[in-house]
Amino acid sequence: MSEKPKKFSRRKFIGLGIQGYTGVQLAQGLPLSLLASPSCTKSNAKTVHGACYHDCPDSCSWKVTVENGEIRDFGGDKDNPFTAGKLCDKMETFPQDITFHPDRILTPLKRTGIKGEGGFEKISWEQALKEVAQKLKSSVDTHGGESVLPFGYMGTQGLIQKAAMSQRFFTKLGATNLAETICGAPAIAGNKVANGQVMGILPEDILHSRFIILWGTNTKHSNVHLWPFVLEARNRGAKIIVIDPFRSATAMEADQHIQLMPGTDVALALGMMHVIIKEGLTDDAYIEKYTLGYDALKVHVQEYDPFTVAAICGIEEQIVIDFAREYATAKPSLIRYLIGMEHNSNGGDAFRSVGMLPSLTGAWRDHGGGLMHFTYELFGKAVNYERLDMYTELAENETRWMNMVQLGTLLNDPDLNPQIKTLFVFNANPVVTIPNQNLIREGLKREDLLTVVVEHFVTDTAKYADYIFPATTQLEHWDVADSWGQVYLNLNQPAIEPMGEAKPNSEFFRLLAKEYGFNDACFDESDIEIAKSFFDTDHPYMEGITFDYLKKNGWARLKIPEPYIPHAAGNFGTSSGKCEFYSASLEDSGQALPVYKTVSAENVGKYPFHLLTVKATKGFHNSSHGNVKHLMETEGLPTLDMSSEDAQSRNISDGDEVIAQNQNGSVVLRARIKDRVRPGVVLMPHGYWPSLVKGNATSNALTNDGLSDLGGGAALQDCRVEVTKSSG
Ligand SMILES: Nc1nc2c(c(=O)[nH]1)N[C@H]1C(S)=C(S)[C@@H](COP(=O)(O)OP(=O)(O)OC[C@H]3O[C@@H](n4cnc5c(=O)[nH]c(N)nc54)[C@H](O)[C@@H]3O)O[C@H]1N2
Ligand SMILES: Nc1nc2c(c(=O)[nH]1)N[C@H]1C(S)=C(S)[C@@H](COP(=O)(O)OP(=O)(O)OC[C@H]3O[C@@H](n4cnc5c(=O)[nH]c(N)nc54)[C@H](O)[C@@H]3O)O[C@H]1N2
Ligand code: SF4
Ligand SMILES: [Mo]
Repeated sequence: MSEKPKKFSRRKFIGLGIQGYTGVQLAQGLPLSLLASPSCTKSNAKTVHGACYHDCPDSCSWKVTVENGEIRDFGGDKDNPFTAGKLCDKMETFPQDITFHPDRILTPLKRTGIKGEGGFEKISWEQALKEVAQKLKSSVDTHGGESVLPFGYMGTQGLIQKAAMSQRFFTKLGATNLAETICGAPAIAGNKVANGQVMGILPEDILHSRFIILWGTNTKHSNVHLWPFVLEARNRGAKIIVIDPFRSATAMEADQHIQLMPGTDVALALGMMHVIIKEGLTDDAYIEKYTLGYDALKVHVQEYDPFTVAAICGIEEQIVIDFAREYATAKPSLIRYLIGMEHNSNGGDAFRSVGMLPSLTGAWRDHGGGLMHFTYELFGKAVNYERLDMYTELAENETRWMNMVQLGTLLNDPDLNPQIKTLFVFNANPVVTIPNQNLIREGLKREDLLTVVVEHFVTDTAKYADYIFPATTQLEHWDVADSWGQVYLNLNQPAIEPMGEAKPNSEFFRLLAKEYGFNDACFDESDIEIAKSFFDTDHPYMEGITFDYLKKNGWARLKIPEPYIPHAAGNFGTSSGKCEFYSASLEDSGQALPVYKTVSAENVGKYPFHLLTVKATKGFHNSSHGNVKHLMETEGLPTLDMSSEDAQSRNISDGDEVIAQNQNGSVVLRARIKDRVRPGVVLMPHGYWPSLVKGNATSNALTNDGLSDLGGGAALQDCRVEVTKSSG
């Protein structure tokens, strides 16, 4: 049917790998021009198109100049209007930092020492696959397929390397399914209860907005390529308001920062509704035609008067009133949210209640007004994802689901039937990114657990592996990148041959399937074949966008008819087709209307501070890049933000070493007393590697694995700690 992947001779790719490896291992962070060897006489330079693999709304397009098999130049694609020629700071040096990192794993490894200590020896692919397949088979024969937990997440979000082949393997095996809830689940669930979908306006249309609320999103750091559009909108007259308990990089640049207490957004949204309704600032015609449950909402929000709401949120009553008025009267007025406030036990209702506001005021009618959330639903319509979902073709039975947020609890639960006996970790670093780090480590230490990790590095998770397999990076494999934050589709082509013995995730699972004895034709499908299958569609958004077009040009914007004003006339994705203020389907769980519930209210006496652990660094992407020397140097030691009032009460000064501690663990930090949080709140950045900081513990050593109200997400921010000055 289609092209097979290019086969490299083993000698050739080891040769190139080593050449590249030794060439740059002394030079992490140096510009590529300084790394290029001047010895090439005959130029065969070519440009290879690619795209960033990170779990990031921007999905940037890049170009790689390759000469004689080596990378000469790497950077954002200038022709793509969204990437606009610039990757984010951490990705500008991606080849040196990740692909050519001196610590990168280039052969399979087998554990030699105690789990967690990181002792490994090299082993051949052939032998490692044989041993893993044998052990897996014997375990599955005894305990059943559901004793296998595939813990694969968003280390790469490319359509092929994220899960195309692994999904087939684990479905065929009858493994437990992983509910991927740590990011986005409550945000999606909450918005969907009200609006039936998560797609709002297109990112570029923020230029038309004149009142922009960045609600719990740190755009300047976490959505870097939307930020210039926000600034341009301000140039054109927009006011920028940030709602965040943290004076984030974005809040610092806003025209107004509403610094509410964490987890109180539901109350603020309901309080705004109270004012808007009371003052007659509603769009009654819009409400009448395109919404459901207004009468119930009207009664419900009576109890959320500005005085009550101000007390809950810890802000002034007048701010609630003025903000509601301004929001309702400005035109076009836009709320931008992503996931920031979802990591609370009331996170789902926060997204839901905030997501109702545009229907109350009719903001959806205006070009540039309404809500801006995720864009992935547009790709869902346009791209053919059939080859990703092979469930009916391969599954013998439906198998159970387990929530990734509770990995620690699951690994340590003796009553699970069956218990988890084999854990595959790929595209993820759960010891750092999943709540309750110490409980996860306890589970990973189990001698009766087979842990197989596919990675670039011996991460804090991989240290517990029985086998580690070396994965390729985005410069070395094929992939197709859709997006959840913009509307460009990218084809990522390999720019260089794989380093050492690294292989794409897809190839790992292909080989393991063969070794295990799975002979279904789908395990023979190559990455290029899978890539081509995504373009097998006649949806109008994909007009002219073919595999060959992207092979030549790298990226294309979905052909979405403009102006795109999705809900000017209702057209919501709910079963009623309307924005549902009242949700009959949630009556049984007592959630027919969003209700403010207190968060983080336990153990207040023992642990007086509400701890936030957020993506506050520029240099790390979750835990990715957390082992890159120059980025670690730029970020410095992990900090704990405290208010001066709280610091004074504990005799803590700026720069002091402090310990944040609770029932789950303790973390060593450097106090930062810059009043970026309010009294009672402390905040530390997420992403540092435990093994690279003092105390071998990071943010998730303190977080709990409780769940959010909707979507089964992580209530990470429902967390309390005590803070003391370190004695040294
Ligand atoms: N306390 C706290 N915890 C959080 C958050 C928070 O704000 N606070 N944020 C949460 C959010 S939003 C998210 S999305 C999660 C992210 O959690 P994770 O998905 O675990 O993210 P990373 O830490 O980046 O780990 C990804 C790993 O995948 C590896 N990787 C990259 N590309 C490939 C590849 O092609 N193949 C293989 N095999 N591996 C690859 C990288 O080396 C890296 O170690 O963290 C969550 N955890
Ligand atoms: N530099 C960098 N960029 C990234 C990432 C990264 O790790 N580093 N990760 C990527 C990923 S995986 C994701 S999901 C996106 C997420 O991007 P965002 O949706 O912007 O989410 P976060 O950065 O987790 O949090 C945003 C803000 O929410 C605030 N917040 C916390 N609790 C509350 C609350 O109760 N109410 C309100 N109103 N605000 C609250 C935090 O203080 C923080 O400043 O970013 C992506 N971009
Ligand atoms: S991490 Fe995000 S902003 Fe940075 S290059 Fe990748 S997609 Fe672009
Ligand atoms: Mo995320």
